[in-house]
Amino acid sequence: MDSVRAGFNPTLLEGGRYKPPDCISHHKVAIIIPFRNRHQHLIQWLYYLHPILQRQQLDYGVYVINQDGDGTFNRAKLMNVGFAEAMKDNYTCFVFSDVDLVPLDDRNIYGCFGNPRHLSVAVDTFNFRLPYSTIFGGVVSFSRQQFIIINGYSNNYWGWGGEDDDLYKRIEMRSMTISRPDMQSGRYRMIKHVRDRHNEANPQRFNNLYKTQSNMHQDGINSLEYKINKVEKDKLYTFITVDIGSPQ
Ligand code: UD2
Ligand code: MN
Repeated sequence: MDSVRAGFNPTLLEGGRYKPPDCISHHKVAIIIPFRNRHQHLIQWLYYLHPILQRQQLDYGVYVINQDGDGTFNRAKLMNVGFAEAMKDNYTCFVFSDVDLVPLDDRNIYGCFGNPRHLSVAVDTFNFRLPYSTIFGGVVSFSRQQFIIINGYSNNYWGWGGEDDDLYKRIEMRSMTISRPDMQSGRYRMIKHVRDRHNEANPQRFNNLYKTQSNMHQDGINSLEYKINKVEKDKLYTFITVDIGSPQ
């Protein structure tokens, strides 16, 4: 990590913040990463992403949202926490990214567009194809306004799966569409991994998905509850450890 720090990122500010030296970026972009116990992936993500984001001349900050304890993992709720915390620093654009996804093409801009955007369209583990047309997992971006309109992610998906499809349904319910890069510039590698402990497939996910339409207005950013236990500002990222509770 020290060589990454010293050699490649002389212009980074504390907490994984960067501003291009010779232009003004359209957006201030918060990159939100849901996290627990994937340090090897995080090191690789930081190693590859910082140079890419800087070549894209983005004004950005990296926020790793670390779920405290070993209760059931809740990726979507961690995303909402990242949004709420980054909002305190006046970000206008939010990129939500898994820790294990590395883009292979600089043209895939980590910014915001006229519609919510699905960036990870061609992942190697899916043979560089969309596994189904409405997939909205992996890496996505929203302007502040777009995210607020759909009330963010659901807080109620505990364990693996469903939360990404719920997010897509929220966009549909608000009569918005999504944008995507082409299949060449949207190529990714997923760092190899097995399913984590305490993130088993969520058996409730299909039931939850039936209720997106009726629940989305009272389940999301406007009902989010959490307790920040620690904020650590590293050179390459801000690491926020949070207690997000457990399923009701
Ligand atoms: C797919 C989706 C992912 C998400 C997930 C279902 C793509 C490319 N990926 O990924 O976005 O919708 O299915 O929930 O469509 N994590 C930790 N620690 C843990 C568990 C998870 O840090 O113990 C984080 C980490 O950032 C990880 C992410 O959650 O990348 C998603 O978990 P996964 O990588 O196990 O899920 P995967 O690859 O099936
Ligand atoms: Mn993964």
